[in-house]
Amino acid sequence: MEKRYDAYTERAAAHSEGGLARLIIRAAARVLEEALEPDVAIVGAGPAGLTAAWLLAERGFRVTILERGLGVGGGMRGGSTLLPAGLLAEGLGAELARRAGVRLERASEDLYIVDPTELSVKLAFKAIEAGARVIPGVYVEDVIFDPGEKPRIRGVVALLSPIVEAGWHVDPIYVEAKAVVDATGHDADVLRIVERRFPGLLRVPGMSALNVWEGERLVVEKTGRVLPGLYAAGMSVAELYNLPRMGPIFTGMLVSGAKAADAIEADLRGGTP
Ligand code: 48F
Repeated sequence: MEKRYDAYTERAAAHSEGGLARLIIRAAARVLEEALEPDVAIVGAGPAGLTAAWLLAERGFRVTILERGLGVGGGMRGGSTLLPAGLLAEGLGAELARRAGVRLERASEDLYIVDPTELSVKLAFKAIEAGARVIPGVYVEDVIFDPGEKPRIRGVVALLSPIVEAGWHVDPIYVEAKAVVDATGHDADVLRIVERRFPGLLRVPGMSALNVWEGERLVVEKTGRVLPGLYAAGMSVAELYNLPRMGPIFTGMLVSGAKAADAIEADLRGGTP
């Protein structure tokens, strides 16, 4: 076989399989030690979470995305009912996509067609390149709550997704953060956890019927801080405020992620809890 196709080198082969496992475990321990105590914990690697992660990491915050699945892009990966095309309108959403190197195909004056897979992986690329860490296969199932004088969300509680799927009662791990973002899309999991844990503190009525442009406008307008330490971005905002759904147009998701990043930056730099 030609040398350049050789996946074997004697020096690499000097490591036994046990030695390889040790390298992985030590590296993972280093990564997790850092990732489990970020400035910002973002739950969900959909378009809103990835955009928020990218912009916060770029501004110097330590960001961890906890994603229950194996991939990135969330529901956006499925495009329009699994057809490989989505829409982006002119404005900040398109500008961010351009900055991420996404190809925009003009569909009309103010509207572009995008490849949802391309948009997903390029947003993830920008987030990771800026220093955010994506931890896959992690299911957020509770919040850490500080009742103190100024009650606030102080982090989240997570289990490996296969443990949740198996229905095993295994104890979870803690992720402490200065800010937590619910970017779990329609699940609105973090918000619903808070609703269950603290009756009366907030209500998550679910989204309303489809109205594309009202949905796009309102989801951004309502994005921001929900409680001290807790923010919502993307479709979880629509679930929280009963806003119209909008289908495979992704501008609002990117812009909502950007607005959440701005709100968190302002609060963390300004010392708001
Ligand atoms: O659903 P998702 O893409 O949310 P989004 O960023 O964007 C919504 C659009 O994709 C689309 C739309 C636009 O018109 O309608 O639906 O608001 O991504 C949410 C991510 O969160 C993960 C989930 O696997 C997905 O990748 N997720 C959900 N619940 C949890 C979670 C959880 N409890 N723990 C960890 N990850």
